[in-house]
Order: sequence, then structure tokens, then C-alpha cells
Amino acid sequence: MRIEPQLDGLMGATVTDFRLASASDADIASLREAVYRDSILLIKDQRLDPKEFVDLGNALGVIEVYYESMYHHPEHKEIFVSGTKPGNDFEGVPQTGKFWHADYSFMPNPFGITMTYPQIVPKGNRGTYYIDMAKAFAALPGRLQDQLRGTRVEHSPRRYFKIRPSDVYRPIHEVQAEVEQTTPAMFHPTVFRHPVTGEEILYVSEAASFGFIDERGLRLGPEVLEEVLELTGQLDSTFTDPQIHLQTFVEGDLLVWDNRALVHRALHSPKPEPAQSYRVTVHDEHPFFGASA
Ligand code: 7UC
Ligand code: FE
Repeated sequence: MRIEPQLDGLMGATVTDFRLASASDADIASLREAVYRDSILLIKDQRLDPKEFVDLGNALGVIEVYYESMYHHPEHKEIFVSGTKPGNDFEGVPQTGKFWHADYSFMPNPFGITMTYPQIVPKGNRGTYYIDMAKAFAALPGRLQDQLRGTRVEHSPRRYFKIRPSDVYRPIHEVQAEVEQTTPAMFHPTVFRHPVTGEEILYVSEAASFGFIDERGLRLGPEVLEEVLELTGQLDSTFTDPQIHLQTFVEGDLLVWDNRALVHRALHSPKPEPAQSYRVTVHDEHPFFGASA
């Protein structure tokens, strides 16, 4: 197995000659180290069936099963299915993650590692945008860094919660009330120290963040969130902000990334082409918010 930095782009490393069936404990340990150092790993030439993809998840950490069953793979609930296969409308949810977010940031205990394994790669634009929120925090003006440290940020899935087949004919306010009941707003540390890299992470995303509260429980004005999103590149509709990394992939690539440090945004094909990706997410052995939560 070889791990080499990607030559183009702002982050990432490619992993070649990795075979799960013959991987040693040292290989797995190297992958687990590299994901924090290089932020994104592109494991090349994988041929895993769904069960083997789940096995890889179990090798890297403790799998978190997605809380909404409509995303589950029909035979392996550990796999979240994004996109649909022609002729099988029941496997997968179309157009997931088309907004800046960190996975599970609206949950009490988010997971440290996300893996995606594209199954059908469309001809049109396909890839994922990423922003490193450790670098983005380091680049903020000192007065804004000081203002944010010690505050909490409200996270909720309410803005992007997708209507499920079982919600048809339900009053929308009832569905909204259910979302608040199942996933009440979480007030996470706005800035926390990454338990492995030691960097300060700015835990704010355009999709899931709703504002800040200070140590006394008072809300900061909405202009603070606006400024943070603007300065971190998350309001750039052209995706040309120098902080944005576009990670493309081809069939056989399996992506593993640091879900603490990065926010991401799916880039979906503009045409309604078949596209499907499997996702497995895992908790590592470190507390998500490091020592500062
Ligand atoms: O449909 C979706 O894009 C799912 C999204 C709201 N949540 C993904 C996650 O893991 O937080
Ligand atoms: Fe996501």
C-alpha cells in the first residue's frame, strides 16, 4: 500500500495498492493516521461489494447508522445510499448533500470519519467540494476569532430535511414539529481543538448553522454568521473562492475524509443522469469535540 499527496488541489492524498482482504493492521493504522494529516484519502481501484464496504467501516471505527431509514441500503442499513439506480427507484435518495455541511453536525455526537464509494459515476460534472475549516479559521481576522472562541453555534437539520414517502398528505407543520422533536437544535462549541491535529476547527456550515450564543447565553447578531460564512467561502455561488477544493473521482475510487475539519458540498450533475454513491460513516476513538467541549 502506498499513500502519496495529491499533486493538484488544496488537500488530499491518493492510496494505491490497498486490498481490504489482505490489509495488515499496520495498513489500517496508516489509513487512520493519514486521514487527519491529508484530510481526504482517495483510495484507488477498489472492488468492494456492499458487505466488504461495511467491513472496511468496521475496520476503521464504529459505524453510525443513519437515523432516517429512507436512506438505508435495502440489505445493509449501515450504508447510506445517495442517488438512484435506473429501474430501482427504491434504492437511494436523489440529490443529497447539495449544500455546505459537515455530516451529522446537528446530532449530539457527530462522527469523525466519512467514507463515500461512488457506484455509478455520471458523465457530467461529478465531484465534491471541500473547505478546510481549520485553515479557514486561521485565516479569519483576529477580532473575529476572539469573538467566536467560547461561543456556541446552533445546528439543526431543519433547513434541509427531506420529505419522506410516508410524509405525503401530512400537514407540513406536523412534519416540522417531528423534526424538532427527533433532532432538536444542538448548541455545539463554535471553535474546538481537533483531538488529533490539535488545530482549532471552526464548526460552522451554511446548511446547518443558525447563529451563535455567547457564554452568558445571549445571541450574537445574524451579521456575525453572515460574515463567517462569507469569509470561509461558503456563500460563493461560483465556487472559485481559493479556499474551495474540488475533489473529483472516477469509478473504483473510495473517498475517506476528516468530518471534523472539513465542510463539504456535493456537486451533482446538472442533467438528470443516473448517479449513485454509497456512504459509511464511523466514529474514531477520540471524543468528537476534543478536550474543549
Ligand atoms: O438528504 C441529505 O442531504 C441528508 C443530509 C440532510 N444529512 C446528511 C448528514 O449526514 O448529516
Ligand atoms: Fe454529507
